[in-house]
Amino acid sequence: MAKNLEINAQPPIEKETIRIDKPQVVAGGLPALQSSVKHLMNELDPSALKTLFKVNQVDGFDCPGCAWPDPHDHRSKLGEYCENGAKAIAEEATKKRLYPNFFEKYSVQELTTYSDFWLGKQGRLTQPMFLAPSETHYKPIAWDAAFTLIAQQLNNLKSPNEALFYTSGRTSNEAAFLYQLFVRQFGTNNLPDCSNMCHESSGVALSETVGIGKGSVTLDDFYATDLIMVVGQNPGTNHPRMLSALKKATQNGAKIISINPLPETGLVRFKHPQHPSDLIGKGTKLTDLFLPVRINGDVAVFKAIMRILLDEEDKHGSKPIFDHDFIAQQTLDYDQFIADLRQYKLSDLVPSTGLSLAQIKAAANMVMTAKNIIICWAMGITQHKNGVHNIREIVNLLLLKGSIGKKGAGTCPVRGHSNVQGDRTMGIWESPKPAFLNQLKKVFKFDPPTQHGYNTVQAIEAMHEGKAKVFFAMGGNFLSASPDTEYTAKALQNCDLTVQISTKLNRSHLIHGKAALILPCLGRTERDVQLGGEQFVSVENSMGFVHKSKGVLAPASNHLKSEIAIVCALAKATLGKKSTVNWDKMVVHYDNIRNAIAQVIPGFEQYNERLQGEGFYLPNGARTAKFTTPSGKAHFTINQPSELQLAPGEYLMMTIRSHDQFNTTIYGLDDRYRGIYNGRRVVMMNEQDMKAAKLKQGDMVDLYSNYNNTKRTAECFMVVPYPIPSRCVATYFPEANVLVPIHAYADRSYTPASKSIKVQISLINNS
Ligand SMILES: Nc1nc2c(c(=O)[nH]1)N[C@H]1C(S)=C(S)[C@@H](COP(=O)(O)OP(=O)(O)OC[C@H]3O[C@@H](n4cnc5c(=O)[nH]c(N)nc54)[C@H](O)[C@@H]3O)O[C@H]1N2
Ligand SMILES: Nc1nc2c(c(=O)[nH]1)N[C@H]1C(S)=C(S)[C@@H](COP(=O)(O)OP(=O)(O)OC[C@H]3O[C@@H](n4cnc5c(=O)[nH]c(N)nc54)[C@H](O)[C@@H]3O)O[C@H]1N2
Ligand SMILES: [Mo]
Repeated sequence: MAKNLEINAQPPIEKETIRIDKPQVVAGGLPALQSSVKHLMNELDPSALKTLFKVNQVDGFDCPGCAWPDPHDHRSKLGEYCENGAKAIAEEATKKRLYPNFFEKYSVQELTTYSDFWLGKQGRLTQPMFLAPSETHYKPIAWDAAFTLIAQQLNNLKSPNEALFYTSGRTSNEAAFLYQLFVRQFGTNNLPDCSNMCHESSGVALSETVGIGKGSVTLDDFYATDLIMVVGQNPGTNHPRMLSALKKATQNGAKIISINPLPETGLVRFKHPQHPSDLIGKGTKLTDLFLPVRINGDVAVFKAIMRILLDEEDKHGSKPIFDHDFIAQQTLDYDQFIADLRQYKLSDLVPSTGLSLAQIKAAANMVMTAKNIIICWAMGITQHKNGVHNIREIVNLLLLKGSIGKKGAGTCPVRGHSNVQGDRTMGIWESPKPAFLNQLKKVFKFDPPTQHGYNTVQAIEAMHEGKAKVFFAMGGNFLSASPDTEYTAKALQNCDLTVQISTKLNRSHLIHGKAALILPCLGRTERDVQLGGEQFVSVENSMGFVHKSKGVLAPASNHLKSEIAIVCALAKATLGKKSTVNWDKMVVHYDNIRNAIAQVIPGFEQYNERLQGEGFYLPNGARTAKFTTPSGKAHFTINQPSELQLAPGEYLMMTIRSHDQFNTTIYGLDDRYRGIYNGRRVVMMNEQDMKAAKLKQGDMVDLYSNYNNTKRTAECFMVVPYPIPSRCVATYFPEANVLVPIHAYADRSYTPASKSIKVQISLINNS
């Protein structure tokens, strides 16, 4: 056993020389097209290029990138994809393969010394692999032996609650439904998922205020709105197809306000890379007003805007600014909300925003004159201690203006993984509602567990404390995606068994329990043939539209199984005769799974029939101003601006995505829009702050966080001057996750506060 050798839970420190250039001013255009072509040509067989024509087409497959919806009309004949969608496809449809001889060559310890970029570039996993206790190398294992082994471990646990079943957000509706059914028949609600680290704050805030944890708008609303606010989101990189919707919205007369500590390129100007006429010229201007808020200053910004609107109301009582009919008929707690708002003085709020009064007044003027407003947000809003309050404050503004439940207006939490919303709809949730469990009970005739399970943060703690012993992951990269990398590593290493269903190698295969399994599965782009013939699956996008997805490529290896086949085989092996489900029937033809879903989940009636065409929207009360809260009304809420106290020498750090990554999958080493090339260990800093701290571009520094007197260190980051508000800094996820304390999470939603971590910076003395 390689006991004395170092195991790297964190990505190792790069040797590359990082190059800094100017940030780009236009998103998309020719460079985006060139980048798509480069990634596709490097990874794909020429014969596989046809996949691109099938991306996001009615008879094709759903892009494995983000969850942004496809237009219902005029989809591009070339496939509805973007630069980063092309990279996601290239990553999955790569011609490179990882055969068992690779694992013979490299010990697990040795693999931990390679970067995440290198690990991912080794190609698709091709066979189930097993790492026996005390062994140094993974070895091939037959599928049946793998299922028997997992079943034995699960059945030997003292309680089903000692097992954890994680899900990442690429899993189809069908696989997710069967997975949660298996887990609940096994006897636990321990179903943490990536949503816990992502939009959980949105789910909590929206359910409570408007009765549904999903957004209310559709794409058509973008084309009929007066004002779009894009808050804490970087669509140019993470949802590039959203830029086409924003462009069309501006052509139809909408104005855009973006609220972000960084002047993200995609929000400034855009050229559609698939429209030849767009490739020349300056591109379309998107943002009308940019508010460079300081990190976590958003509640103060929204409060200041609303305070200005309230003052205007007071002045011009006869010409109200708020929608009083809507407020009277559809909402609760307006009076308390207004009474609270009156307590805030503009002069107290403005300093917490990092903005000038003039900037906030400009925003307030745009809000005042807009009849229909859409507010979009993502991780810059959810991943704070007060993430839930951020979203409740966004809802307050929409309610004041009656801007929800009608055309051209509403909430738009922009979801991350392509089917993360669908997975939750299918019951991947540690806190299921009784109505859902009752339906499972009725249809499948068993008693589902009612005690809530662990979310992601609680799951890590449970493994740490030895309360959970088997960790099973349906996709994802739990180690690197989770906060507090070293703490999470210890948690996983405490387990008796860790199992990963995966398409590509990642660090979660290398930081493992006493024994570990890798179960390789089919990806979205691949054909899925079962006894009943060629199958398709279905997914739900960010706007609640459910549609088919059917792969077109030959599978990366004959040994691969679909996620559905894996779940069914494991359920049979684990539950045996105890199960009331006919698992064989489910896997023969996926129509059978959809028939079961139709019986359990409201909105999926005649699921198979309704998938035949383009797809269908799920019911959404908030979309039509039917608020399904217990009171039947939308609720105003009272939220406090966050406390932004920093000690001398302290900075507030956000961990963000570069343009060349999908979460923990590193596509390349360039963040083209931000002008940072050939490396990822950078800390973006305000130039004045750099001067004050006697730092210059290119200096190498260590970063520390000190939470409850526990010091965490991330070593060797290069200082990059960047237009970011004073005392704010930015680093990339997952390199900086080691600094995110396990106990720093959003109140009530438990979403790790990955966007507001207090850090200190110290120059590395090279002498
Ligand atoms: N190509 C690509 N696409 C992706 C992903 C990917 O990694 N790569 N990931 C997918 C997933 S799972 C998700 S959840 C989404 C993530 O999509 P985003 O949420 O856009 O991703 P982040 O890079 O985390 O960016 C957060 C943005 O919020 C800003 N921000 C940070 N803190 C604050 C704050 O306090 N206030 C405000 N107003 N803004 C703030 C940052 O400057 C940044 O622009 O993208 C999805 N799509
Ligand atoms: N510091 C910090 N941490 C963060 C964030 C942040 O902004 N800052 N963002 C958080 C967010 S929003 C999210 S959603 C999480 C993401 O957390 P995860 O979803 O756990 O992570 P991913 O990197 O998306 O997972 C990538 C792996 O999924 C596997 N995979 C890809 N496609 C498939 C498939 O079709 N099936 C299966 N079974 N496996 C597949 C591949 O093996 C790949 O290595 O990270 C969170 N962590
Ligand atoms: Mo996400």
